[in-house]
Amino acid sequence: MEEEVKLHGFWPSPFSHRVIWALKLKGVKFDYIEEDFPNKSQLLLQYNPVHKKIPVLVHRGKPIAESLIILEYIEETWPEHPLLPKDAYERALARFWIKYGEEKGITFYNVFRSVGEDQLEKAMKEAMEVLKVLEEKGLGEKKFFGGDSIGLVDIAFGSFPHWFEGMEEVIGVKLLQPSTFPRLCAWMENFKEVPVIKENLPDPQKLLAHLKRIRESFIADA
Ligand SMILES: N[C@@H](CCC(=O)N[C@@H](CS)C(=O)NCC(=O)O)C(=O)O
Repeated sequence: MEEEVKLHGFWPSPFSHRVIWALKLKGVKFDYIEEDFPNKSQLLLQYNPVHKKIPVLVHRGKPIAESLIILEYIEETWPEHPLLPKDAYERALARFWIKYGEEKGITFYNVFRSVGEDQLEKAMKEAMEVLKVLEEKGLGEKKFFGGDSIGLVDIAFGSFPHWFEGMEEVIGVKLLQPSTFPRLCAWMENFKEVPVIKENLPDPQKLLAHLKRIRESFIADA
């Protein structure tokens, strides 16, 4: 049966990339529709009238919003190449870390948003605490959060390599250092080496220019 899978996204968005990676890891064919921000398409507003945000996955004409909900939908709809463990307890653990990452994601954005030394120092301290938890309790000795191969937790944390590294470069600080977080840094390298990830990342220079523009707007508003 014709699958009719469409994804509305925006090229620098780590949230749309989560969905692109999951679909590609499962070998699901889809049409990608690039949204032009701030001129959102009528279709996007119709598909996600609550948040009016990308990504939106449209499967056989039915829209699904929120990247983590979309990831779960993808996993349930195309069970081949599973991205969550089979065991119910292991699945619960994976969901725990996805939720933790979603709740703490703002901590890293706060570092990027900080203007002034005191604000930056406070934000960095909070981010380091979260990184420590991820390093010691989340990842531990594993290659990927999911074990030996990439899974939904890795995809959910996929904005660390590339996006957070780009933010670090823009503000001139380095939190994710091999000397402090050897496991997370090794994980980032392993993650970036997965062909589907490597082949589906925004252009680094273009992303950096985009992040610089966002950072300048934070400074101008401060
Ligand atoms: N929680 C949402 C976040 C999505 C999100 O923030 N999308 C941004 C682009 S990165 C967006 O569409 N922004 C448009 C707006 O805020 O008007 C998800 O996980 O899908």
